[in-house]
Amino acid sequence: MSGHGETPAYLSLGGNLGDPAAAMAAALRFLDDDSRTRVGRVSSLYRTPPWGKTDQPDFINAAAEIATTRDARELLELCLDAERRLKRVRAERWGPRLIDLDILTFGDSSVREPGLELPHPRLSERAFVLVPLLELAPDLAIGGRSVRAMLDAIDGSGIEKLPGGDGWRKPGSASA
Ligand code: A4P
Ligand code: MG
Repeated sequence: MSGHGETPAYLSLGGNLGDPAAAMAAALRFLDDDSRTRVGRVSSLYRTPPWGKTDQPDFINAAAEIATTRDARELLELCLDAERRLKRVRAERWGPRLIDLDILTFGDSSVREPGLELPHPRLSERAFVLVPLLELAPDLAIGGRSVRAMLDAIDGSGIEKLPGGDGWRKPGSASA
């Protein structure tokens, strides 16, 4: 979807408190409101077992396609801004949250800096990231490895695709 001067990026969205689908839709509207950033296609919603810290509610996860003329740092700032506006509780690592936005890839950038790592360093271990991403970009390869091959190497059991396709992104639509 990206045009001249734009970088394509993939985002992972998730949450397990309140109404995650509504928070994710609001976060995408916030990104799309930026004059230099467009939100493209989004995946279906998935109900996913908690990863990392397992004694917490199931998450709702999805992936989204972005095109932006901003640089990666600016896109990260936009994502962090969206999280702050939606009052994410940043209490414990891997713990419950209203909304979490991670940049999975930014073009083919490779960045390892304090506060910004691209591609996202933990994406290949996380079925809750890979399953929605595969729906959106079945032919995507990251660092020379296909998303499908990454997913084949880990346990994706317990992930449930919710009905409704991409309808969750529209305000006022019924959602999980
Ligand atoms: N940061 C660095 N690189 C990036 C990037 N590519 N995208 C920095 C976004 N942020 C990036 O993020 C803290 C900081 O990471 C940001 O301020 C930014 O400067 P964070 O999300 O609070 O935490 P983290 O330490 O990066 O942890 P990580 O590994 O991203 O885990 P999360 O996102 O905290 O994991 N289970 C299911 N089923 N579904 C989920 O969505 N989410 C989590 C949360 C745990 N378990 C889950 C899920
Ligand atoms: Mg994160």
